[in-house]
Amino acid sequence: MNDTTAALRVDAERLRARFDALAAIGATGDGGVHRPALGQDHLRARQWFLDEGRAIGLDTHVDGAGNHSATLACGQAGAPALLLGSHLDSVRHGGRFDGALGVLAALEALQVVKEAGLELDTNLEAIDFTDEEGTHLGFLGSLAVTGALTADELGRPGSGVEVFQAALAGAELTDTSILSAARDPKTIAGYLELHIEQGNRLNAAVADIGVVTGIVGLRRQKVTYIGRADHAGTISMTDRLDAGQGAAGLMLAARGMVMTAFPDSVVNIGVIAFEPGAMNVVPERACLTLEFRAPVAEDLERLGVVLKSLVRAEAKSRNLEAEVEEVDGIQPVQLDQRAQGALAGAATRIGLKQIAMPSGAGHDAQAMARICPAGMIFVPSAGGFSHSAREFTEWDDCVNGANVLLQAAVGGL
Ligand code: HGY
Ligand code: MN
Ligand code: MN
Repeated sequence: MNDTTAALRVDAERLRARFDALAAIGATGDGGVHRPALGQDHLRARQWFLDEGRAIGLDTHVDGAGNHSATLACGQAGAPALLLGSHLDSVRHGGRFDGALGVLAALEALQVVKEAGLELDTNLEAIDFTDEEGTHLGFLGSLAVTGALTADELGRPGSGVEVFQAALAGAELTDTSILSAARDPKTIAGYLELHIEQGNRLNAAVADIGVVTGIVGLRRQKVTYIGRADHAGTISMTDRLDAGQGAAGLMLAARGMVMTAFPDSVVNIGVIAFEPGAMNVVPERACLTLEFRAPVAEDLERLGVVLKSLVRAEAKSRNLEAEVEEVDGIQPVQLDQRAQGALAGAATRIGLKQIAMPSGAGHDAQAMARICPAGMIFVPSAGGFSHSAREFTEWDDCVNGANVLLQAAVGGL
């Protein structure tokens, strides 16, 4: 790499202006954004991304899974594409950095390369993947690109078939179009993603950049406890078949079990609903989502078995029925050594302090790792907060991450 290329940096003001413009789409007024996948604000953000790509003079494209891309033909004829990206959808009432920073840094990198008139070994593609957060089906867009998604999985979306199909229709997508988005791995040179850390390791290490070594696996299930609706005032406490008690017992038992037997894993019950849902009726049904994560496949498997036995035990001890439905999930991955090396080398060239670290959050990179060399870098999250309006990353850290992504892209894998 010559000195001119090594000296390339992003335009921090331009990146900031785009970041602020994007953060206004779906803004919740408290610094966060609410852009659940395929909702109106998410679609508006994606259209804005395409408009920005076209304004730069990039080719733009939307595939059958709704993945939005802006591409720069800077490689020789027939060269594969190096994908740079992340996701523009957010969790409910999430933060404005999660996913968005990676997509915008990718767009900025393509613009810098275009303006420099560089010819690389690869073309460059900035990509925004559909539904990384799993509003409907986690990592939908990136799994579709890898060809790993099945019609059966599309038939079991976490949001329910009716809501999912209505959202697809609103985005002019279908199950068939999603399954058509699989790409030939030979056309993809690799995938690099910049993301906020969403934890405190970089803060503890006082480091600028985290080069990600591996990403946890996760599974999500719907658990339903079934009891009997009764008058909350007249039925004795001992005669109740209270589905809510089963849910409460599971919440406490799952946390205790994971903290003692699976110290590197986590479990979360983020959604719960009682039916019929009245103050004076003993809950007949308790419907909850059970999500668990582990850094290695064997632990993820073992944790699933132990949790299932806990679900049953909580039901049995309260004379309840229990149903468990698998929603979605993704296997843990170790990220490509060459990709890690390219990102670490870029951080070193720029003079940034880096650490190698695992990811406790799931990312599109773990889907892409199935078909190409995938790598990720993190930048610090203030307080480790994320998935809420408290999410914040210092602008200098955002620019550092964007420069590392740019330098890794021009250096190649
Ligand atoms: O949930 C996750 O780990 C990611 O934010 N989708
Ligand atoms: Mn994310
Ligand atoms: Mn997220």
